[in-house]
Amino acid sequence: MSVELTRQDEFAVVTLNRPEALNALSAAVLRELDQAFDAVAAGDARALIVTGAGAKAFCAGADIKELTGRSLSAQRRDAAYGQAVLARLDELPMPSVAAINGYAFGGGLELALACTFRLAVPTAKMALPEIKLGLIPGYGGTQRLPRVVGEARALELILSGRTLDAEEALRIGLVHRIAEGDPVAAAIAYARTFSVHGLPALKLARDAVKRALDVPLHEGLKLEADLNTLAFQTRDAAEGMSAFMEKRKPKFTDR
Ligand code: DAK
Repeated sequence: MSVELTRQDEFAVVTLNRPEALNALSAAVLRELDQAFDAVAAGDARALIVTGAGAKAFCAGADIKELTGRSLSAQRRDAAYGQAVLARLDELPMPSVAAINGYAFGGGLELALACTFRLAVPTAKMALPEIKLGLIPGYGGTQRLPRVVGEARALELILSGRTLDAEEALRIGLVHRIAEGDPVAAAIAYARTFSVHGLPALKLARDAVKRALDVPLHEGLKLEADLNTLAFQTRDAAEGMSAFMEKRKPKFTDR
């Protein structure tokens, strides 16, 4: 298997496991990733950690050896499939954290961008280098990178294809933290800052924020009011407010 799904405490860990090709996203890896997300969605993990096997790479991008000699319609279909697999991270009931343990190039950085949060080891290198191959990003990079770092920085990175180190990635907001020590352990420690909260509220908040840059402010505010009203209907909201009044910690049940 080129994608492994394991469990560490209350967290699911998906590991791209093709270190001999720097965990490149072949068609087979994308299919296995899709299946791993099925299993994660059906499970009860509080968060998903996504990482790469080995010390060298998170993921060196789409498998370049598979990208040549195909018809335009096959390329179009495969780009749509890759986009759809990565977009599943938004639909998971729990937030996700990319533990970037080395190179995150092209499709690898696009996978990290599709996660809710990103941590990178100090030696990590990140880029969207597709332009150097005569291509442009195909798995969401042109859409998610500007939403994360702004249009000006995204254009500069996509048109130059240049490589960022972890410090610069942190400075421009591409990653949330530098991971000291083991990247998966660091990602789990990071996930504990939100995993105590109820999954329904976490999902409603993710949905609201995701839409913020897609719609005009007045529509976004309406959506927020609707989702906020939905949050009030959950048992977790009743429990959270009761716990506050009773000066105790809430016991959320994700309902
Ligand atoms: N695909 C396939 N194999 C890869 C690979 C990749 N992306 N990256 C590395 N490998 C393989 C190498 O070929 C080598 O295998 P062997 O030659 O030993 O068999 C092995 O991994 C180790 O790599 P290196 O020997 O190159 O290792 P180095 O430490 O010297 O260099 C590196 C590490 C990350 C700087 C270098 O490997 C590198 O530049 N890799 C390629 C990075 C890159 O350009 N990634 C692709 C970006 S383009 C689309 C869908 C998606 C996309 C486009 C279109 N459609 C469906 C339309 C997106 C495309 C991309 O992601």
